[in-house]
Amino acid sequence: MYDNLSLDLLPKIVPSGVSRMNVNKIQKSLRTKELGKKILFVNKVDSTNNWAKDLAELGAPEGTITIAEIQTAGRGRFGRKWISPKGGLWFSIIFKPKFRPLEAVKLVFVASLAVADFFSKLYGLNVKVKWPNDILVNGLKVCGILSEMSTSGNEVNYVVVGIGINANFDVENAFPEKLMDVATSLKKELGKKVKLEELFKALLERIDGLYEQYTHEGFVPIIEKWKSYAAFLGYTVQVTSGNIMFEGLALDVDTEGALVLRLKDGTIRRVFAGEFSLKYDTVPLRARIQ
Ligand code: BT5
Repeated sequence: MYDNLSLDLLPKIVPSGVSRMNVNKIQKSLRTKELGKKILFVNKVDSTNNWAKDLAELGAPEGTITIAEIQTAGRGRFGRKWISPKGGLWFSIIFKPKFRPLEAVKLVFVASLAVADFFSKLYGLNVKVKWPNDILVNGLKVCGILSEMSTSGNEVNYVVVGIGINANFDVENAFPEKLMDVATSLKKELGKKVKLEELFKALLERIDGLYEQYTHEGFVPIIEKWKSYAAFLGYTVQVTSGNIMFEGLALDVDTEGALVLRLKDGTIRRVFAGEFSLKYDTVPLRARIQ
């Protein structure tokens, strides 16, 4: 079905508008194995994840990317709103991995490691990751990742990994008051704008390389590198999962991608999905346990 459609003409998901990002140029110079075989850019879309999921349903191949200048209904996890003004980098990647669902959910770590590495090594920023999907610069959220999967039994049909980076906008103009203390942009932290096309291309190459590594060497090298950016390990954290709230020492993120907590009563609890907040006033575990 996909082969018979011109993607650029799909009316529901591709609004009209002149492309302002030169994706053809990016595509030509891209050094990737899987990602970016097809890059679709529009000025405005509801959500690049919605768009990518529609395309994946139509049979779009692995490595297809959707990217937009503005998202009118950008989404976070659990249906939360993701503010996506002009100047940000909002894109989604279609993966069709040969993994089982339990392996495929860990692609979120591949993406966040790529972003963290890039911000740290190329921009020299103080980068931390927050389990499971946030990238923080100087303690403030600069990037969020939303991974959505379609399965049939124990088979993965596709995974769409959406990456949102607050790049070149002024947070004062874009964010409501309540986000000012928790979120930031690259522009603010670097004191200048970044080159969006370069950032996009380099990230695709980095994610592609790590995806290949994950496929061939497994998850251990990925999670070990990811943990080198994890500031919360050794701290008391609160995890809210559904209606349940746990508080405990964050001991590890294990090879399943689960957060391993030691609760107050000494029991060990593994948490697979949820939301946690750090208690910044606590003392690192390393300082407490001798
Ligand atoms: C996330 O959710 O952090 C995942 C965000 C993924 C966004 C990308 S953009 C491309 C693709 N297309 C989509 O529609 N989504 C993906 P979560 O952990 O649930 O965080 C959401 C919360 O972060 C919100 O409830 C706000 O408090 C806050 N927030 C909203 N917009 C933000 C922004 N631009 N920067 C930082 N924090 C934000």
